[in-house]
Amino acid sequence: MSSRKPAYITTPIYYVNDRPHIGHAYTTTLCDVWARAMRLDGREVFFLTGTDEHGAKVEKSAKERGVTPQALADENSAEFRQVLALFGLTNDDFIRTTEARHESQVKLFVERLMKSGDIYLGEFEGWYDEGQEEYVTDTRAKELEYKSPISGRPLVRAKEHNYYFKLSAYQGKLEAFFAANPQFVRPSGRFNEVLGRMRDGLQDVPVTRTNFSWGIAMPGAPEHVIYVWIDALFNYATALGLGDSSSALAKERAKFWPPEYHVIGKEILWFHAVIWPAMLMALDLPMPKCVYAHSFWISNGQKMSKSLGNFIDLPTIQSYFDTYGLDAWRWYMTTQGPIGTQDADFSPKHFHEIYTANLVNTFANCASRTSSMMEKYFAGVMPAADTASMPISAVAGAPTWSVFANAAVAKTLKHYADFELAEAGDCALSIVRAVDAIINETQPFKLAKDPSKIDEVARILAACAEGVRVAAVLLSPIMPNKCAEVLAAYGCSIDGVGSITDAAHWGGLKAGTRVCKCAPFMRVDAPVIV
Ligand code: ME8
Repeated sequence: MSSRKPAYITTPIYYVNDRPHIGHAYTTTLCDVWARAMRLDGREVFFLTGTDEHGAKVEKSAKERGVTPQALADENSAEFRQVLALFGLTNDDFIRTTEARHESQVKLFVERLMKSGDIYLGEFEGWYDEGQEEYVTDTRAKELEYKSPISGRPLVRAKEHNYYFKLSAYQGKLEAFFAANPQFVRPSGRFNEVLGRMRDGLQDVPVTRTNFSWGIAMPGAPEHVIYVWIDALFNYATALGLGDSSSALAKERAKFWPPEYHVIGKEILWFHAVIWPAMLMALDLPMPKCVYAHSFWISNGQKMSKSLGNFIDLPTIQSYFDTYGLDAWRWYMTTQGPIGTQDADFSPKHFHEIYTANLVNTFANCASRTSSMMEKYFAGVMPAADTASMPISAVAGAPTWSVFANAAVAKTLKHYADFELAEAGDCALSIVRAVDAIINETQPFKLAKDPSKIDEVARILAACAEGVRVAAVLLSPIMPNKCAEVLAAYGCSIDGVGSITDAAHWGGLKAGTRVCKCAPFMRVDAPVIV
């Protein structure tokens, strides 16, 4: 194991009052790709996901279904866990906020914050809609002419005691931290949104509620329930046992703190970029390195919503698995998803085009052409040939294979580490494109007709086979199954490698290795329409 710092990556924990859909699968897949890449590079990784199970919404859904909130949480949390298996996701733990290990630590954290004065009992007064059991802001109350928009009954002036977190006290510290860490929120466009909102000034936030009971009771004041968001954010720390540093869990896992990436959707950025860091400052815990907020998948140009019923749900995703396979789905998610500041439209036609262009016509075509020619001209055995000093093309100034490929390996690895996952995929594929180009340029299938050219054919095919192998190593975090299949056909594997740089170093495919025919992605006639 390398001496580098262990790596920690997290997804949001998902609400159990919703069914899993493309959005949840997307965030978790991105984290999985990163976790696999870092493990392949010899780092010790902790990859966390889980479910967010408390709160008024879960309580309400359970009531409507005539079950207890815990029963609803158990059922839906199990469904989220099934997704992990279905998508080949390699999380190291799955945390549930109703677990005793989480609840007990949340109480310890909250007690610490009360002791330090960061959480205090305050009073809140506002306009209350009794039918809806919710407060409305002063502005909204005025707009509504002080009547409930649902029942028409007058809004009442109500007072409530709540516990508050002293967020306002952290304005200056957060500003200083943000200024010193320009990569703290990515992409940068999202950071600017946070900085803009910071200028309005931070107000203390309520951390308890009294209008429902499905949650963690406030220590010393059980009529108060800890607000679901505060409860949920702590999951990142409770999973490592940080609430009780003398626990066995902390002894084993505390080394993973702080997280390298909290990966989330853009809608929950404020909680992760402002409230959570302030809580960590109050607890004296080191800051996460980066909160990465991606944008949203939309469906045929429209926002996905329950009312439109247009979520790309699990049965729909299953139909893509059936037609194109899991790895094709992972490729599409990783390279075409809304990882930047733009939303991404999920369309069956676009999926099909990307599958055909990148996977069938590029990756599979090269792996298959090379292995077939190897079979035909060299009985499926890698010939001895010096490819390292051979230029990748006849064009003047073209780099040698070893220089070109080793540079692509270093670049791909950097992209993975920096969470530039689409760029990592593209960079790995650039090696395949170079293989394709040399086959088209030199036409080894024509040269092979002339027995005096057999050494030249051997050199070309040896370079092609090594190129395919290196690309398959680099693409493994995104397409683990298909790459393992290609690597096995090329007589190798990534099991037990010490680092990507070693595994993908030019020259790893030794003369005499058996190379078998393979065709990892088959052509599909028409897009899936569900
Ligand atoms: O917000 N496109 O849980 P949640 C891409 N429990 N990603 C999407 C998406 C879409 N259309 N829709 C959802 C919660 N997501 C809280 C989080 S964390 C301490 C508590 C993904 O079930 C994205 O990652 O609503 C988003 O942030 C998350 O699902 C929200 O999941």
